[in-house]
Amino acid sequence: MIEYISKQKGYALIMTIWIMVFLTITALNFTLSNRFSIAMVRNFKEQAEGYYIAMAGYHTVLNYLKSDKDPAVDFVDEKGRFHIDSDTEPLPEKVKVAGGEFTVKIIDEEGKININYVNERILREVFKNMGFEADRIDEMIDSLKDWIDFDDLHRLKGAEDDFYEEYGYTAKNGRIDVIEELKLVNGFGEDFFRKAGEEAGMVRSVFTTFGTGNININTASPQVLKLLGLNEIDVENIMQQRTETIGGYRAIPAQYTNKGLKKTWSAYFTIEIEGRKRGSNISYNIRSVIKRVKAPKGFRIETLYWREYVSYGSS
Ligand SMILES: [Ca+2]
Ligand SMILES: [Ca+2]
Repeated sequence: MIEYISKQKGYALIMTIWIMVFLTITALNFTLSNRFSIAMVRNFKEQAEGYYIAMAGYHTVLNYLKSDKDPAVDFVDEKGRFHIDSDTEPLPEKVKVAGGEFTVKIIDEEGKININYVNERILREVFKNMGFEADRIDEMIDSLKDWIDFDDLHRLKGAEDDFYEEYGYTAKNGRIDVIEELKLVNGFGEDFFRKAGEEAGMVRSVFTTFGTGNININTASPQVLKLLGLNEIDVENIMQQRTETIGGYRAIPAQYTNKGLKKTWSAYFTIEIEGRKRGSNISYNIRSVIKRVKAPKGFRIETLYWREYVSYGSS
């Protein structure tokens, strides 16, 4: 009997322990999931705040571009800052706003070589300066032209549908939309992207698909100027015009128009914005390409490309 009671007590004890363990696990789970939801809500809140800060940054850039007092000239100064005229201060790279900050990048697409519209003579020079041999250049140029033109007729070293069939696609027969598309075109292999710069991303800083094909002499980078075939002295001369006091070329010396440098102002820009709530490790990013069009009163803006995304990492 005594033995029986103590056995029963033993069972009760074990049951009690099990119930306690069960309750502890449940409570712990509840706390953990609660913590997760709190973190999620906080992330969501910081993301939303980042979004509003990024949008504020984006509109700051649009207003800056629209406030241009000198439609005939836009230039990039020796520090790489984009100026709409020689009076207005360029936008700082980082702007503090209530509750956070945004970073601004204005990239002039018309300071680059337009792969759709550049003329063959200039393109040949560019590819030569990238280090390609004449045979390869013929292949690249003929294939690029075949890729863009509407017919299926091969140029001498070009490529049309029958060539691409083997890879499971056809020639586009239309203009290049994004520069990475060149990877699909015969003659433009990985080495093309390597030769344009240390990394593939550099291709985007040299070539563009936006604009009319004429390059702004006041915004083209030294790398672009060299690819166009300008020597060190020419590059130096051009860079010396880009001070706040001189404010870039207003008229282009004849020897440079021959290289495709035919504009002194720009209309197509990539805008990159990163908005961040103060102390947050979440940033909201906007990447957009816009066209700035002269209107009866100042300018209006057309959006050509828009992408927004969230990135994680400390500021
Ligand atoms: Ca201007
Ligand atoms: Ca074609």
